[in-house]
Amino acid sequence: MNLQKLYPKKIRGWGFAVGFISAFIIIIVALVVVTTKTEKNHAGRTYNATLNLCSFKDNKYKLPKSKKRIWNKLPMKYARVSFQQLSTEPFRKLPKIQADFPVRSTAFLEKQNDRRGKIKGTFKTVWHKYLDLAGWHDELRPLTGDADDSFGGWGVTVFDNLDTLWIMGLTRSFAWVVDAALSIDNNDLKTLMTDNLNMYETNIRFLGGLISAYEVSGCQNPAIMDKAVELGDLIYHAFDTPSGSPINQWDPRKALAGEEQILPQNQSLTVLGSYAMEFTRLSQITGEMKWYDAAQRISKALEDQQHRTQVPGLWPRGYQTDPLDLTKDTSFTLGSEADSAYEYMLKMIAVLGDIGVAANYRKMYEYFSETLIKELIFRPMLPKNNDILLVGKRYTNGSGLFDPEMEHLACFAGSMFSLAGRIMENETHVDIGRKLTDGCVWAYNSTPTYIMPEAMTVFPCPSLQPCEWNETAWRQSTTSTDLPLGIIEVDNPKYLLRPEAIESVFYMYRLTGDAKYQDIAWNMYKSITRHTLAPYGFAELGDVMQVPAPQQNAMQSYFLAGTLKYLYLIFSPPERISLDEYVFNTEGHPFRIPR
Ligand code: DMJ
Repeated sequence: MNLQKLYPKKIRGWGFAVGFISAFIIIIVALVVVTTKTEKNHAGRTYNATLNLCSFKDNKYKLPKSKKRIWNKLPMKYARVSFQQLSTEPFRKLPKIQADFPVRSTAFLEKQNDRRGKIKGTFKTVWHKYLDLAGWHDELRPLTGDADDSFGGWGVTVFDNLDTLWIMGLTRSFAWVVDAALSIDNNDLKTLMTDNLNMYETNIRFLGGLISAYEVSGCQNPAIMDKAVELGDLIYHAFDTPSGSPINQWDPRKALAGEEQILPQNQSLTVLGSYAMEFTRLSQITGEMKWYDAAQRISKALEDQQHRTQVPGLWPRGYQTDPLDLTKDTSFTLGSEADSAYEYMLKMIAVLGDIGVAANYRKMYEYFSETLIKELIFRPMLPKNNDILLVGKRYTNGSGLFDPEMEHLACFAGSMFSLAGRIMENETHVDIGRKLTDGCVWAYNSTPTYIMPEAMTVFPCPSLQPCEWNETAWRQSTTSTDLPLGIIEVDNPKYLLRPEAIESVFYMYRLTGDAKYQDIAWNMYKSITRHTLAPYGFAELGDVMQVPAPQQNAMQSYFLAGTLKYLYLIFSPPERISLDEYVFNTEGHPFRIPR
């Protein structure tokens, strides 16, 4: 319609002036209203950070235009012709996980808030040093203050800590860091500083970090999920193999050039079984089933072979990739190269909202947990006969040796058993989780630095029942003369700033409401920060049996994303990232439990 004909010139002139001024005023008012309540995001989309749009029933998220998804368009040599579908049953509410917390006194709350404030201050100090000195590189070296790019140079510390910023209430930092992070073009492989991307770490840290950032901030910012889809499309191509096993050390440039990559004959269990949470969540949010299908094919193989491995019920630390075979390897552990696969087979019950194949994950957990109790979990023989448990290893080659070597990585077992005990309504497993957690706390308190080493061998009782301390037998089992009573050997004396022990203390606090776990956590925090504090952050330790402990020039992103995050949550109100609302991925990223 031509406005010129509708009005005479003079009136038109005044009319335009009034109209223009009115429109200008309306726009200004609208902008004031909108910007006071919303954040701007990377794509210029505004979102109101107080609303919560995370719903699986009427999901608001819409996938980006296909032309932007270069990896999704890239042909796959072993493309699947059909994808398994998520169940459409109504989600089932899980049993209550967290304790009913008592009303706390003012003195209690003041002490709790003071401790939480100190932990938040520690995070902020390290975070700002990272941004100032190594911003957008992967990690900051704590002794020299320079950058390390061991994860490809895409800024793993940023992606690993988006949710940490939000959880700690640093929402303004969250807003601008998210926008900056989303401007990193992961499709522009010129910025990628490696031809050997570790897909396991890329999945749990980058993809897990993005999914969690999207969900903990109320599913308001679709640009975060767009980035998760972009990375998910890229990671999915590492599964383009005949058996569906991912290639863990993978070259995106070769993939983009259509070059086939070699799937190693053998890989570790973790790199096979630690995609289920992230891939399932991507499919739940986007409605695209390729990810769920890829993860489900692997979980199905784990389930089918679980009774045929060398220790029926458990999966070994290594597997043959093609054909996918878990029946040959002979070493069994909850530590390095196995941990998160077991963790995910339990947590998938929550990720799925306890519907569909959740029943299969329940069965897998029931089978492997009972076998763990029989074959790997042990009670240490100690002078005070502590009622605690640790996790050892078993080898089926030769004599079928049981090895009472406990790894720090295996300290996640306390959280797994206690969470499972609540989900399965089996308080025996909650109690086992408590004893496993107390076992790692004992290990922290057994060293001169009050920090547990990466690996230590401890004298076992003949069974899980109490046993009398036998110093002669212990002394005959060790060549050392200066180890704490009960410890046979410190196999690896390092401390790598790992979160697992504190993670389990967090679960025990939330599941029991017992404030003693806050004091335990506070002592662990003080020991860790006392010995690892470095000029530019916190440094790994070379030997926790020495005081002062020699520091090493490394600070992995999980120190902020896991260790400090769990510490912060132990001193937060229990409704802050409640275990009745969230389930954590193995890197400390909370995903919403569907309901
Ligand atoms: C983290 O990257 C994850 O927790 C992973 O599951 C194990 N290793 C580190 C923490 O120790």
